[in-house]
Amino acid sequence: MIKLYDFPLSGHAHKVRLMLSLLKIDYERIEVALAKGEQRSEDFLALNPFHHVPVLKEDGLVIRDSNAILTYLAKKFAPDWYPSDAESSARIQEWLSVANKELTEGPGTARLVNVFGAGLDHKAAIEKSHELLNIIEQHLEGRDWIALEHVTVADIALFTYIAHAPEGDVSLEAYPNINAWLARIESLDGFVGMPKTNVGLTVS
Ligand SMILES: N[C@@H](CCC(=O)N[C@@H](CS)C(=O)NCC(=O)O)C(=O)O
Repeated sequence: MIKLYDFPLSGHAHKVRLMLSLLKIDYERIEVALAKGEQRSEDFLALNPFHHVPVLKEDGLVIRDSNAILTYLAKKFAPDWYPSDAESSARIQEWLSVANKELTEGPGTARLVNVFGAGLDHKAAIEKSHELLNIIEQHLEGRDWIALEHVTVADIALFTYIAHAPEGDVSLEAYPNINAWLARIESLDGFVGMPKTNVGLTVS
């Protein structure tokens, strides 16, 4: 059975829980106590030397990084979520890269400051968030899904940190296309959300 090394309030980990749930795949959840520094234990570093959740383990196979895990799950269990033709693959990869950089540096960082007290530049993160959200808002004009004409891993990779952007004081009010897209994902069969957070949690 698949094991997922997880943390309930990690958006990166939530993306994987969401994908597993949408694909109706059973798995065992192993919570890594980030606040206690468990991600730096010898056992966990053997799974992921970058000391991050999520990590997926299936028999002897270990995969770290949320986007890599989404890719693995789609390729193995649901190829339509990441079609293999050249153009579709490139379209999806474009947005996985955005999920990794701009989304993390913008809404991900703004939330990290508010929810976990990270000593990062909140104002800059909010500015970057709105730059990104404006681009996505325009991109979604006349489109239902982010990369292709149907839902793909790109939608899941972007979902969590956009849906939870208000926790970092990044308002979504000015983005009707984004709100409609979020609602489209939330209405998928098997959707599970991430718990909303109170400010002031501490992660080492
Ligand atoms: N690129 C990684 C980033 C994962 C990541 O940043 N995880 C955070 C939680 S959201 C973490 O485990 N932080 C613990 C630490 O930095 O020690 C991914 O997409 O999985």
